[in-house]
Amino acid sequence: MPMTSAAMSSMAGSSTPMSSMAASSAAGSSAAGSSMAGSSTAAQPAAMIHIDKFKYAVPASVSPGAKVSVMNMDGEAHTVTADSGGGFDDKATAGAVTTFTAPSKPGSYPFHCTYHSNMHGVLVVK
Ligand SMILES: [Cu+2]
Repeated sequence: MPMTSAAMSSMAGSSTPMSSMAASSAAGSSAAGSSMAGSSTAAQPAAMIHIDKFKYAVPASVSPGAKVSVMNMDGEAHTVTADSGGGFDDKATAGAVTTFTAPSKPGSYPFHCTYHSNMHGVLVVK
């Protein structure tokens, strides 16, 4: 009989912390994941590259992994293509807004337009 009551009390005792631990760790991991993704995009709402008259207007910097919008004001298609290593290649449709994801590693990423060899810019990630 003492065994049973001990087992019952330990079960009752353990079930509460276990369930609360499971709930808090699940909430903690999902909150960490979504808050990181959310803060990087929310902190940089104006992460937008304007293309106007065959020139890039680039924000001073963008957050790692941020969604960068590309607004092409020209009547001609351009691209925002990393020279090397940046891993982005945005096809900037004429008169439209497109988006790409900034590199997750901080640094300076020179880019160019594949259609117009005189178009160059630098995306700073930090
Ligand atoms: Cu171009």
